[in-house]
Amino acid sequence: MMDTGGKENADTDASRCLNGSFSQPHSEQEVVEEEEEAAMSSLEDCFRHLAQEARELYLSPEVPRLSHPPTPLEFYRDYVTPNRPVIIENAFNDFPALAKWSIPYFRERLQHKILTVAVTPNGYADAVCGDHFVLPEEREMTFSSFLDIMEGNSEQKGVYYVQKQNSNLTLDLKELVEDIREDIPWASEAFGHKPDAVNFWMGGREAVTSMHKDHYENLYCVIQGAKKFILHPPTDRPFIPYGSYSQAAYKEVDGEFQIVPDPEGHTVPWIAIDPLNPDLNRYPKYGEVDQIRCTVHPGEMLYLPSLWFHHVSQEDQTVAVNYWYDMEYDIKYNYFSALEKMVNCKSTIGKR
Ligand SMILES: O=C(O)CCC(=O)C(=O)O
Repeated sequence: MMDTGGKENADTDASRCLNGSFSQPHSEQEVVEEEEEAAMSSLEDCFRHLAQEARELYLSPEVPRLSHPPTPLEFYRDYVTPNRPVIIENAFNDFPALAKWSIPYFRERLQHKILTVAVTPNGYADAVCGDHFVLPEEREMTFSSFLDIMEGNSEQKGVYYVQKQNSNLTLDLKELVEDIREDIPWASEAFGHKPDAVNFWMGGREAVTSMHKDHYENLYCVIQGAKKFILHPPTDRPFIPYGSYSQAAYKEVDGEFQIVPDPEGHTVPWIAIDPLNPDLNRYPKYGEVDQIRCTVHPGEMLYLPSLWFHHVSQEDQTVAVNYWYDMEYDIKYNYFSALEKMVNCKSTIGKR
């Protein structure tokens, strides 16, 4: 390179002076702000690198499929340890539920059974509405009344969804346990323990579960209909906008749904974005990461690893059973919680 003796720099500096683009010496405050901005921007680059590298190293744009259940070793080695989802076909062919469960069967066996049903005006239970995080109205009704609503034989306002996640299948619907299994043997062997909960889900196409994550390893089995999942790996956390919302619950009064604030004034951190229709003007960072979408059909099981963000909707009337196995609080959890803290810290600094 030709030695210009610093002339280039001198010229450039001189022209800047002539153009008046040299500002007054920076105040201490300005220097701090510039340094903070530079640090924030390199942190953002690190977050981008994290999300991109996960996709390059071990994730794929589509959820892979297995035509048969894995052995416990394969499952643990190829999916649980790398925290990678998979759809498994023929994983529960032995469940009598696949052949038996239908509206007439439920009517015959469970017509007087009392069910807890989540009722909302728009199908969104446990979701953000305006400034609130709104829980559904929980209504008790007979299975038969719920089936009437599912079949459109009963004039009711709102969307009805059986989605109580307290192991409702083994606790409240014991009559149905003989139609499934209380665990998935190869998964229980891989995890070293039985599931914490076995949940029963039943609802129509308007019922939606808003984006969230759980500390469970989730084995999600579709019996009827189809479930549509929008997924993000935990490494996308910096791109998923959270807000703080005051808790409330829906209540139908004289045929109209009201949002009733929680009397104790709890606030809930929840994901602000609807991934079906993301508001990228408000949350532009969400547009930087690709969604991973999949549809799970009858007889198929989705392994949804712990800490993955998921939004769930359904085609037609859908019946499903899922198994929640508590996750290991290992280094994956440890790294994820450090990432959450970094993201929160960045947003606190960003608000200053
Ligand atoms: O099926 C659904 O609507 C939601 C399932 C879900 O969010 C879960 O199993 O964690």
